Amino acid sequence: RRTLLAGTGALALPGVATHALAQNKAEFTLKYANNLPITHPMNVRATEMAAAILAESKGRVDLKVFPSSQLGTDTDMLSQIRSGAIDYFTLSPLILGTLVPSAQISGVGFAFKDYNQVWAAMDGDLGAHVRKEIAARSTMFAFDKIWDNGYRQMTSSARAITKPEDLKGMKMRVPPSPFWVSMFKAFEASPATINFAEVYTALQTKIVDGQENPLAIIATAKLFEVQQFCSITNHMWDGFWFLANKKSFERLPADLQEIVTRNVNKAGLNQRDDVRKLNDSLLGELKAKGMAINTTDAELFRAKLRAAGFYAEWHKKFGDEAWAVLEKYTGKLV
Ligand code: X2X
Repeated sequence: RRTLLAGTGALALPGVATHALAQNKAEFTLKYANNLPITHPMNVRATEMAAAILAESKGRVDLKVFPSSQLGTDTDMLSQIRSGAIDYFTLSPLILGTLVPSAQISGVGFAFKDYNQVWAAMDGDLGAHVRKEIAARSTMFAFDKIWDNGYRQMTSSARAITKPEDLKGMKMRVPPSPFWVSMFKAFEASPATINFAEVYTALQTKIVDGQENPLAIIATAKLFEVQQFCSITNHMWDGFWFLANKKSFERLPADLQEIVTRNVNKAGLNQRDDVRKLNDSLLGELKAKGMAINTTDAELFRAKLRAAGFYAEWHKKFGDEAWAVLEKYTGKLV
């Protein structure tokens, strides 16, 4: 009787597609949670991926997507996936740094000159190094193909950021990550760690003046409604490791593990294309929404980080070996 009621309830949910295959209770109902709006390519591709996994597994694996921090902030979701309360989660390598410090190495400021360098490193030895660390130091592992967030840009309600001095004393929201705090301290801003779930409100109520994110997020999360200035700084490339709880994954038989793995990596590659196109196409749209957009000279910002000892400090923290792997793809950074 209980099963019957649960089944009826699920079908009656407004707005939820009722796949013919999902009508019979799946053998494995799995939760994938993330912090981005449903309209962002991450969730568009994840939704498509969930349908493919359901079909290919002949209804045995029903992956439910929970966008927009519905299950909690990144900090909450990270503890949920560690305990197995959720099965999958996409997280910036830098926020993962609260648990696996070495994961933050892909976020080094102005490291990757272009996407060729990004994917060579992340699909190559740098990504392999980080995935090994994640698997060794946590109850999670990361799938091979990291998903894209993009090159990050700075926005503000206070003033246009054209040079590092404009950041001086500015209250900047950064994601919860030691690396991000360190970088914005090096810029002499006043960084405050706030989970993405609270960013819109924090900007609206002026708890902070500014934040930094790729254009695709500034657009889909409607940050342009609460930020006037957008400065193209490209100060950092950022991605999302697609994380799995190990025990949950190990419960799947090998054929289902293969279906999930292949589809996660495939969706990740498609999502990379989407995000890149979106980030490349949004300047006009954000201007039309009223944002004042300016370009910057990256060398000024990079010089500021160098002078503040930022590269030296993080080189020391990550160690010579890992730093050499990074520089194998980026060239000498200092
Ligand atoms: O929190 C952010 O700014 C975001 C959405 O870019 C990340 O997940 C790192």
